[in-house]
Amino acid sequence: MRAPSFWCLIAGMTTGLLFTAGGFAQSGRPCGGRDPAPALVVAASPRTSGPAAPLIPYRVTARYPRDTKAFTQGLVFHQGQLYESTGIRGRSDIRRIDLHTGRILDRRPLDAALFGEGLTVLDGRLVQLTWQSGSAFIYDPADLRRLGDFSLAGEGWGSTVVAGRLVVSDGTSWLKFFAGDGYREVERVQVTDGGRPVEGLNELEAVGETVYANVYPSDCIARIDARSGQVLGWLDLAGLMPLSQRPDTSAVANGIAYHAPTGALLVTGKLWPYLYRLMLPDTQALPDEQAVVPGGRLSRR
Ligand SMILES: [Ca+2]
Repeated sequence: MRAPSFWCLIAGMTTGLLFTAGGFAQSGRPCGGRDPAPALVVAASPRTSGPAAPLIPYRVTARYPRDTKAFTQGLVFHQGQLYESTGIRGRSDIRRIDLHTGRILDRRPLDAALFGEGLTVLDGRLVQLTWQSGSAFIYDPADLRRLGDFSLAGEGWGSTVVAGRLVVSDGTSWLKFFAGDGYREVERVQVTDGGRPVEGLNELEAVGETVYANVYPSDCIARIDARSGQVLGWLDLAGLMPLSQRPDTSAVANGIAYHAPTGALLVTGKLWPYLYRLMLPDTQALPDEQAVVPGGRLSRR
């Protein structure tokens, strides 16, 4: 289902809301739309560590239906196919989805004791994290056949791949980088905005060496320089899904997939009825799944 294109209203708002996005990072409040009064107080507060990153305007170019029971924890688009990892013990799975209809084309449930989390593609294979079990699973994208598993230290929240390394969030302000056959942690980077740590990093998506991260529990997405951890800008998704249409307070934005054919980001939320295609001012389509880093440098995903 397509919706009329419209520029995100928030993009056209004043610097008060712009600072609201940055204010969220230090206050734990939503970054816009849902609790404006306290957020404006934060916006007016003096800053001692430098300016917060600005809001990034975006345009919604499509809206697609999806399974409203999907507690989205991971989303990735790979070779023309959309894959999702869902959470909640007893309901967790990995699934392949028809982007345009939301129909589940294939799925593999997780053991009922496990809570599904981040999902990404590493070396052509799907890698799915779990929350607190320390287990991660490898699948064949063609048929979701499980090819193996491995242990990963710490909690698993979101995941993506930067420069061939598995990047994992764990709900803190840190991005952890794993490499090698044993998935050993080789580096970690703290994400900061205006010099302050951004806690609650959740679902991730890399476009080159820029990482987009949902920030839990909010409707904010941080655009992050993966090398420095600095937040470069914020996407505010609060306006996409009215609170009145959400089943409960857990239904926050989560799930980001880079859609290489159009250069767009596909985004959704836990239990949201729609998935949205967002065009940002400085991303572009690259059919061979190369990704443009803002600033012009080219990296292979
Ligand atoms: Ca993702």
